[in-house]
Amino acid sequence: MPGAGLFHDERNMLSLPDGIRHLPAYFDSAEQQALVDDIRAVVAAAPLYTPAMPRTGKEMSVRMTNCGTLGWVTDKERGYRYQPTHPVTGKPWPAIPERLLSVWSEVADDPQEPQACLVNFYDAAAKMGLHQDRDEEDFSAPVVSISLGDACLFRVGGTKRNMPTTSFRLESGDVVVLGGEGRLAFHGVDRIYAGTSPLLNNGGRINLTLRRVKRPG
Ligand SMILES: O=C(O)CCC(=O)C(=O)O
Ligand SMILES: [Mn+2]
Repeated sequence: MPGAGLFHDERNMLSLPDGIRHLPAYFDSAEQQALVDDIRAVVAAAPLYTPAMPRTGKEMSVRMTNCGTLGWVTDKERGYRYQPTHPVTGKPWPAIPERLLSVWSEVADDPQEPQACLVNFYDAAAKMGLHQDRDEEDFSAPVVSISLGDACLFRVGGTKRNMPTTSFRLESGDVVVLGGEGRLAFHGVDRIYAGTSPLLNNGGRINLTLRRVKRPG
């Protein structure tokens, strides 16, 4: 049954909800290093900042920035949204690096380029609660997610919050695609496994999500 979330197949192997693809070790260590260099340049132009939840203003444990024509932001007053400028510097977001555009064209199965790339930085204590990515106008394109640095425990379920969930480890270099039936699947990050990757000098985890925001045309 689509979206119901079933988690073992006939060989009792873990299987993922429809539309969710986990591509382990998609990038080798040289490619991961090149991606980190790209992200360092993005962060130099658009510094990480601490987002706040709508209404309560409670700070998120993850720090964020973006690249692309639009970036995802949140604050107490105006809530979740996309905007063309950095909320602290007021400057336009830097362009999405070529290497990330290539990843999208390899795995997204969507003819258009992504408009946003949200950059999340998790320190050892950071996590992200179960949520859907639904601030985009267009759900026909997938969300493509790249993990770099320390491993995490990623949780994914169905299209309703109360559907069963399963969790698995994401390692540095892994890609996850949330598309089709899985585009609106609930997902989150339960914990970071500190010290599990040598990629980032000071540890932590970077997650990049490439997204289409506006409807085509
Ligand atoms: O860090 C991750 O793996 C997921 C991030 C995420 O779900 C988001 O930024 O919307
Ligand atoms: Mn998400």
